[in-house]
Amino acid sequence: MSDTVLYAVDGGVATLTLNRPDKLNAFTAEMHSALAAALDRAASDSAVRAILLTGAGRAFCAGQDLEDVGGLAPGEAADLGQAIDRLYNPLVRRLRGLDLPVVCAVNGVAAGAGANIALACDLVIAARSARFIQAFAKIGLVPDSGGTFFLPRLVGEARAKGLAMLGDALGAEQALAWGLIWAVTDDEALAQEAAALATRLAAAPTRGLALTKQAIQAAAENGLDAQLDLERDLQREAGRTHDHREGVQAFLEKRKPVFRGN
Ligand code: LHQ
Repeated sequence: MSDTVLYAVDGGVATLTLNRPDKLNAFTAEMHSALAAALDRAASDSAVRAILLTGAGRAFCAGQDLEDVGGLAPGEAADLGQAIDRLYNPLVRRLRGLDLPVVCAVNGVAAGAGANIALACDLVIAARSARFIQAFAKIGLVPDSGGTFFLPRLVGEARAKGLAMLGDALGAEQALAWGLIWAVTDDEALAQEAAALATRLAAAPTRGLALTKQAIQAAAENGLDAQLDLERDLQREAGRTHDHREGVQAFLEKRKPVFRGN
Protein backbone atom coordinates (compact mmCIF):
# COMPACT_ATOMS: atom_id res chain seq x y z
CA MET A 1 0.00 0.00 0.00
CA SER A 2 1.23 3.52 -0.84
CA ASP A 3 2.31 5.65 2.12
CA THR A 4 -0.03 8.44 1.00
CA VAL A 5 -2.56 6.89 3.38
CA LEU A 6 -1.38 5.46 6.70
CA TYR A 7 -3.31 2.54 8.19
CA ALA A 8 -3.37 1.37 11.81
CA VAL A 9 -5.80 -0.72 13.83
CA ASP A 10 -6.25 -0.40 17.58
CA GLY A 11 -9.14 -1.34 19.87
CA GLY A 12 -11.50 -2.13 16.98
CA VAL A 13 -10.77 1.20 15.25
CA ALA A 14 -8.98 1.46 11.90
CA THR A 15 -7.31 4.85 11.65
CA LEU A 16 -6.72 6.08 8.10
CA THR A 17 -4.44 9.10 7.86
CA LEU A 18 -4.16 11.13 4.65
CA ASN A 19 -0.44 11.56 4.38
CA ARG A 20 0.82 14.22 1.96
CA PRO A 21 1.42 16.88 4.60
CA ASP A 22 3.65 19.05 2.36
CA LYS A 23 0.70 19.47 -0.01
CA LEU A 24 -1.88 19.75 2.76
CA ASN A 25 -2.96 16.18 1.95
CA ALA A 26 -4.36 17.21 -1.43
CA PHE A 27 -5.72 14.28 -3.43
CA THR A 28 -3.70 12.67 -6.19
CA ALA A 29 -4.88 9.60 -8.09
CA GLU A 30 -2.40 7.61 -6.00
CA MET A 31 -3.86 8.86 -2.72
CA HIS A 32 -7.35 8.04 -3.99
CA SER A 33 -6.39 4.42 -4.67
CA ALA A 34 -4.58 4.15 -1.34
CA LEU A 35 -7.67 5.44 0.46
CA ALA A 36 -9.97 3.09 -1.46
CA ALA A 37 -7.68 0.16 -0.58
CA ALA A 38 -7.56 1.20 3.09
CA LEU A 39 -11.36 1.43 3.26
CA ASP A 40 -11.65 -2.02 1.66
CA ARG A 41 -9.13 -3.40 4.12
CA ALA A 42 -11.01 -1.96 7.11
CA ALA A 43 -14.38 -3.16 5.81
CA SER A 44 -13.13 -6.71 5.31
CA ASP A 45 -11.45 -7.03 8.73
CA SER A 46 -13.99 -8.39 11.21
CA ALA A 47 -11.92 -6.96 14.08
CA VAL A 48 -12.56 -3.44 12.77
CA ARG A 49 -15.85 -1.93 13.99
CA ALA A 50 -15.24 1.78 13.39
CA ILE A 51 -13.13 3.91 11.06
CA LEU A 52 -11.33 7.11 11.93
CA LEU A 53 -10.26 9.34 9.04
CA THR A 54 -7.81 12.19 9.63
CA GLY A 55 -4.91 14.07 8.06
CA ALA A 56 -1.18 14.24 8.79
CA GLY A 57 0.42 17.59 9.56
CA ARG A 58 -1.38 20.92 9.74
CA ALA A 59 -4.23 20.20 7.30
CA PHE A 60 -7.00 17.66 6.93
CA CYS A 61 -7.17 17.85 3.12
CA ALA A 62 -6.92 20.63 0.53
CA GLY A 63 -9.09 18.80 -2.01
CA GLN A 64 -7.86 17.87 -5.45
CA ASP A 65 -4.12 18.36 -5.99
CA LEU A 66 -4.26 21.10 -8.58
CA GLU A 67 -0.87 20.06 -9.95
CA ASP A 68 -2.08 16.52 -10.62
CA VAL A 69 -5.40 16.78 -12.43
CA GLY A 70 -5.50 13.64 -14.52
CA GLY A 71 -1.82 13.91 -15.29
CA LEU A 72 -2.35 17.18 -17.19
CA ALA A 73 -0.28 20.31 -16.84
CA PRO A 74 -1.84 22.99 -14.62
CA GLY A 75 -4.36 24.99 -16.65
CA GLU A 76 -4.60 22.42 -19.43
CA ALA A 77 -8.23 21.65 -20.23
CA ALA A 78 -9.26 18.36 -18.65
CA ASP A 79 -12.48 16.42 -18.42
CA LEU A 80 -13.03 16.97 -14.71
CA GLY A 81 -16.16 14.83 -14.91
CA GLN A 82 -13.89 11.83 -15.42
CA ALA A 83 -12.01 12.46 -12.19
CA ILE A 84 -15.31 12.86 -10.38
CA ASP A 85 -16.69 9.66 -11.89
CA ARG A 86 -13.60 7.56 -11.28
CA LEU A 87 -12.32 8.91 -8.00
CA TYR A 88 -14.50 11.25 -5.96
CA ASN A 89 -17.99 9.82 -6.49
CA PRO A 90 -16.92 6.25 -5.67
CA LEU A 91 -15.22 7.55 -2.51
CA VAL A 92 -18.32 9.39 -1.30
CA ARG A 93 -20.54 6.41 -2.14
CA ARG A 94 -18.13 4.10 -0.31
CA LEU A 95 -18.13 6.23 2.85
CA ARG A 96 -21.92 6.54 2.86
CA GLY A 97 -22.45 2.86 2.06
CA LEU A 98 -20.02 1.44 4.62
CA ASP A 99 -21.63 -0.69 7.29
CA LEU A 100 -19.24 0.83 9.82
CA PRO A 101 -19.41 4.22 11.50
CA VAL A 102 -16.85 6.66 10.12
CA VAL A 103 -15.50 9.41 12.36
CA CYS A 104 -13.68 12.25 10.64
CA ALA A 105 -11.14 14.14 12.75
CA VAL A 106 -10.60 17.43 10.93
CA ASN A 107 -7.19 18.41 12.24
CA GLY A 108 -6.77 21.56 10.12
CA VAL A 109 -7.98 23.14 6.93
CA ALA A 110 -10.49 21.12 4.88
CA ALA A 111 -10.87 22.70 1.44
CA GLY A 112 -12.69 21.79 -1.76
CA ALA A 113 -13.35 18.08 -2.05
CA GLY A 114 -11.48 17.74 1.27
CA ALA A 115 -14.26 19.63 3.05
CA ASN A 116 -17.01 17.61 1.43
CA ILE A 117 -15.38 14.26 2.04
CA ALA A 118 -15.31 15.20 5.72
CA LEU A 119 -19.05 15.94 5.50
CA ALA A 120 -19.67 12.54 3.92
CA CYS A 121 -18.41 10.89 7.12
CA ASP A 122 -20.81 10.02 9.93
CA LEU A 123 -19.47 12.06 12.86
CA VAL A 124 -17.19 15.02 12.23
CA ILE A 125 -15.07 16.31 15.08
CA ALA A 126 -12.81 19.28 14.37
CA ALA A 127 -9.88 21.00 16.01
CA ARG A 128 -10.79 24.54 17.07
CA SER A 129 -8.34 25.98 14.52
CA ALA A 130 -9.75 23.91 11.62
CA ARG A 131 -11.51 25.67 8.75
CA PHE A 132 -13.94 24.45 6.11
CA ILE A 133 -13.59 26.09 2.69
CA GLN A 134 -15.76 25.49 -0.37
CA ALA A 135 -12.73 26.50 -2.42
CA PHE A 136 -14.42 25.59 -5.72
CA ALA A 137 -15.87 29.09 -6.07
CA LYS A 138 -12.37 30.54 -6.21
CA ILE A 139 -11.40 28.46 -9.24
CA GLY A 140 -14.65 28.60 -11.16
CA LEU A 141 -15.89 25.15 -10.16
CA VAL A 142 -19.00 23.68 -8.60
CA PRO A 143 -18.88 22.05 -5.15
CA ASP A 144 -18.44 18.32 -5.74
CA SER A 145 -17.99 15.18 -3.65
CA GLY A 146 -21.57 15.60 -2.45
CA GLY A 147 -21.16 19.22 -1.36
CA THR A 148 -24.34 20.41 -3.03
CA PHE A 149 -26.19 17.52 -1.36
CA PHE A 150 -24.75 17.75 2.14
CA LEU A 151 -24.49 21.52 2.59
CA PRO A 152 -28.13 22.53 2.14
CA ARG A 153 -29.29 19.56 4.19
CA LEU A 154 -26.91 20.36 7.03
CA VAL A 155 -27.04 24.14 7.17
CA GLY A 156 -29.99 25.17 4.95
CA GLU A 157 -30.04 26.70 1.49
CA ALA A 158 -29.16 30.26 2.51
CA ARG A 159 -25.94 29.28 4.28
CA ALA A 160 -25.14 26.60 1.70
CA LYS A 161 -25.26 29.18 -1.09
CA GLY A 162 -23.20 31.67 0.91
CA LEU A 163 -20.51 29.09 1.63
CA ALA A 164 -20.50 27.72 -1.91
CA MET A 165 -20.62 31.02 -3.78
CA LEU A 166 -18.20 33.01 -1.63
CA GLY A 167 -15.71 30.26 -0.79
CA ASP A 168 -14.88 31.93 2.52
CA ALA A 169 -13.38 29.90 5.35
CA LEU A 170 -15.86 28.73 7.98
CA GLY A 171 -14.17 28.25 11.36
CA ALA A 172 -14.79 25.11 13.39
CA GLU A 173 -16.82 26.92 16.09
CA GLN A 174 -19.10 28.46 13.46
CA ALA A 175 -19.40 25.12 11.68
CA LEU A 176 -20.53 23.61 14.98
CA ALA A 177 -22.98 26.43 15.66
CA TRP A 178 -24.46 25.97 12.18
CA GLY A 179 -24.88 22.22 12.59
CA LEU A 180 -22.32 21.32 9.94
CA ILE A 181 -20.30 19.11 12.30
CA TRP A 182 -20.70 17.12 15.50
CA ALA A 183 -18.06 18.56 17.85
CA VAL A 184 -15.08 20.86 18.31
CA THR A 185 -12.11 20.25 20.60
CA ASP A 186 -8.95 22.05 21.57
CA ASP A 187 -6.29 21.39 18.94
CA GLU A 188 -4.07 19.40 21.33
CA ALA A 189 -7.01 17.21 22.40
CA LEU A 190 -8.32 16.33 18.91
CA ALA A 191 -6.44 13.06 18.37
CA GLN A 192 -7.39 11.73 21.78
CA GLU A 193 -11.02 12.88 21.64
CA ALA A 194 -11.51 11.52 18.13
CA ALA A 195 -9.95 8.18 19.09
CA ALA A 196 -12.20 8.00 22.17
CA LEU A 197 -15.27 8.68 20.03
CA ALA A 198 -14.29 6.03 17.48
CA THR A 199 -13.42 3.52 20.21
CA ARG A 200 -16.81 4.09 21.80
CA LEU A 201 -18.50 3.44 18.45
CA ALA A 202 -16.36 0.33 17.94
CA ALA A 203 -17.76 -1.13 21.17
CA ALA A 204 -21.36 -0.30 20.20
CA PRO A 205 -23.87 -2.61 18.45
CA THR A 206 -22.27 -2.36 15.00
CA ARG A 207 -25.16 -3.82 13.02
CA GLY A 208 -27.64 -1.51 14.72
CA LEU A 209 -25.41 1.46 13.90
CA ALA A 210 -25.15 0.39 10.26
CA LEU A 211 -28.94 0.17 10.01
CA THR A 212 -29.30 3.53 11.75
CA LYS A 213 -26.87 5.09 9.26
CA GLN A 214 -28.87 3.61 6.40
CA ALA A 215 -32.15 4.94 7.80
CA ILE A 216 -30.93 8.47 8.46
CA GLN A 217 -29.33 8.73 5.03
CA ALA A 218 -32.47 7.42 3.34
CA ALA A 219 -34.51 10.09 5.16
CA ALA A 220 -32.81 12.73 3.00
CA GLU A 221 -34.81 11.42 0.07
CA ASN A 222 -37.85 9.59 1.50
CA GLY A 223 -41.25 10.91 2.46
CA LEU A 224 -42.63 10.01 5.90
CA ASP A 225 -44.54 6.93 4.72
CA ALA A 226 -41.55 5.41 2.98
CA GLN A 227 -39.37 6.23 5.96
CA LEU A 228 -41.78 4.62 8.43
CA ASP A 229 -41.80 1.48 6.28
CA LEU A 230 -38.03 1.48 6.12
CA GLU A 231 -37.75 1.88 9.91
CA ARG A 232 -40.04 -1.13 10.33
CA ASP A 233 -37.90 -3.26 8.02
CA LEU A 234 -34.63 -2.20 9.60
CA GLN A 235 -36.01 -2.62 13.12
CA ARG A 236 -37.07 -6.14 12.20
CA GLU A 237 -33.48 -6.87 11.24
CA ALA A 238 -32.01 -5.09 14.27
CA GLY A 239 -34.36 -7.02 16.53
CA ARG A 240 -32.80 -10.27 15.34
CA THR A 241 -29.23 -9.34 16.27
CA HIS A 242 -27.23 -10.75 19.14
CA ASP A 243 -26.47 -7.22 20.28
CA HIS A 244 -30.14 -6.35 20.69
CA ARG A 245 -30.67 -9.41 22.88
CA GLU A 246 -27.50 -8.62 24.82
CA GLY A 247 -28.56 -4.99 25.35
CA VAL A 248 -31.93 -5.98 26.77
CA GLN A 249 -30.45 -8.78 28.88
CA ALA A 250 -27.77 -6.48 30.29
CA PHE A 251 -30.39 -3.85 31.12
CA LEU A 252 -32.51 -6.39 32.99
CA GLU A 253 -29.48 -7.77 34.82
CA LYS A 254 -28.29 -4.24 35.64
CA ARG A 255 -24.85 -4.80 34.10
CA LYS A 256 -22.87 -3.27 31.24
CA PRO A 257 -23.63 -4.89 27.88
CA VAL A 258 -20.91 -6.61 25.89
CA PHE A 259 -21.70 -6.07 22.22
CA ARG A 260 -20.19 -8.36 19.60
CA GLY A 261 -21.10 -6.23 16.61
CA ASN A 262 -23.65 -8.62 15.15
C1 LHQ B 1 -1.73 22.44 -2.81
C2 LHQ B 1 -3.13 22.43 -2.72
C3 LHQ B 1 -3.87 21.80 -3.74
C4 LHQ B 1 -1.85 21.32 -4.80
C5 LHQ B 1 -2.37 23.43 -0.99
N1 LHQ B 1 -3.18 21.28 -4.76
N2 LHQ B 1 -1.11 21.90 -3.85
C6 LHQ B 1 -12.23 17.51 -8.39
C7 LHQ B 1 -11.97 16.97 -9.67
C8 LHQ B 1 -11.01 17.46 -10.53
C9 LHQ B 1 -10.44 18.62 -10.52
C10 LHQ B 1 -10.68 19.68 -9.68
O1 LHQ B 1 -11.14 19.57 -8.41
C11 LHQ B 1 -11.89 18.67 -7.83
C12 LHQ B 1 -12.31 18.94 -6.48
C13 LHQ B 1 -11.57 19.98 -5.69
O2 LHQ B 1 -11.15 19.68 -4.62
S1 LHQ B 1 -11.41 21.56 -6.33
C14 LHQ B 1 -10.65 22.44 -5.03
C15 LHQ B 1 -9.17 22.20 -4.96
N3 LHQ B 1 -8.61 22.81 -3.80
C16 LHQ B 1 -8.38 24.13 -3.70
O3 LHQ B 1 -8.68 24.91 -4.56
C17 LHQ B 1 -7.67 24.60 -2.44
C18 LHQ B 1 -6.31 25.14 -2.79
N4 LHQ B 1 -5.59 25.46 -1.58
C19 LHQ B 1 -5.78 26.58 -0.88
O4 LHQ B 1 -6.65 27.38 -1.17
C20 LHQ B 1 -4.90 26.81 0.29
O5 LHQ B 1 -3.75 26.03 0.14
C21 LHQ B 1 -5.57 26.49 1.63
C22 LHQ B 1 -6.66 27.53 1.93
C23 LHQ B 1 -6.16 25.09 1.65
C24 LHQ B 1 -4.51 26.56 2.76
O6 LHQ B 1 -3.83 27.79 2.67
P1 LHQ B 1 -2.45 28.00 3.45
O7 LHQ B 1 -2.63 27.52 4.85
O8 LHQ B 1 -2.07 29.41 3.24
O9 LHQ B 1 -1.40 27.00 2.78
P2 LHQ B 1 -0.66 27.15 1.35
O10 LHQ B 1 -1.61 27.68 0.34
O11 LHQ B 1 0.61 27.88 1.55
O12 LHQ B 1 -0.35 25.63 0.97
C25 LHQ B 1 0.78 24.92 1.48
C26 LHQ B 1 1.34 24.07 0.38
O13 LHQ B 1 0.34 23.13 -0.05
C27 LHQ B 1 1.68 24.90 -0.85
O14 LHQ B 1 2.76 24.27 -1.49
P3 LHQ B 1 4.24 24.90 -1.45
O15 LHQ B 1 5.06 23.94 -2.25
O16 LHQ B 1 4.14 26.27 -2.03
O17 LHQ B 1 4.60 24.93 0.03
C28 LHQ B 1 0.46 24.77 -1.71
O18 LHQ B 1 0.70 24.98 -3.08
C29 LHQ B 1 0.10 23.32 -1.44
N5 LHQ B 1 -1.32 23.08 -1.74
N6 LHQ B 1 -3.50 23.05 -1.57
N7 LHQ B 1 -5.21 21.70 -3.70
